[in-house]
Amino acid sequence: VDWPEATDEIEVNETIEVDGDFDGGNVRYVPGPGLGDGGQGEDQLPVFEVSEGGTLSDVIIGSPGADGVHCSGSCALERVWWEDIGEDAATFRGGDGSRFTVTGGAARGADDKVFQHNGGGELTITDFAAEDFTTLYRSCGNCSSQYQRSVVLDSVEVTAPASRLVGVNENYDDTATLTDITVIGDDDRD
Ligand code: DGU
Ligand code: CA
Ligand code: CA
Ligand code: CA
Repeated sequence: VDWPEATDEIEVNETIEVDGDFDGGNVRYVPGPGLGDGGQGEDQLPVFEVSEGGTLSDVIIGSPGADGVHCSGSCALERVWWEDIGEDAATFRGGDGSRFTVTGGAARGADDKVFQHNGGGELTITDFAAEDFTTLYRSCGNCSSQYQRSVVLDSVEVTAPASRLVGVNENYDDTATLTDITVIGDDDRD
């Protein structure tokens, strides 16, 4: 995976609201103390909050990551690069029938999760790479509104060690479809 060179760097202390299309031009957005410390605290704020129907493209999210990107409804994340994931990289909200896409880009440095699916609908992750994480995708197990959720991984490269690609809730009939997955390196867990 070829990570992009940042064209510029901006510290972010207040969540950037994306309504429509936002092309970051490969600027590195560095979460400041106003968003969170990038640890596992659940009270952190996202760098970007993408409204229903929005597209976020060509942005680099720098360390310490905070709560990454939130989508409040269907959204597209294109060539988003998480250099050091904070609490998690992206959170997907919205009701049944929502459609979320993550296309291109890469993420690394998660103590725990990369993608957190809290709303309904389907998340499709294509042409994506991840390293140094525990779980690539988690369908929320205890959200206040629960949904049936689906995840599709196609053309995804992960670097070991990692604990799991997807965590889904069988009791809510979640589905996961995995195609063209490449695992680089040895995973020597028991
Ligand atoms: O209700 O308890 O980890 O969005 C929410 C859940 C919890 C979420 C999730 C997140 O899973 O806070 O980061
Ligand atoms: Ca969390
Ligand atoms: Ca989170
Ligand atoms: Ca991290």
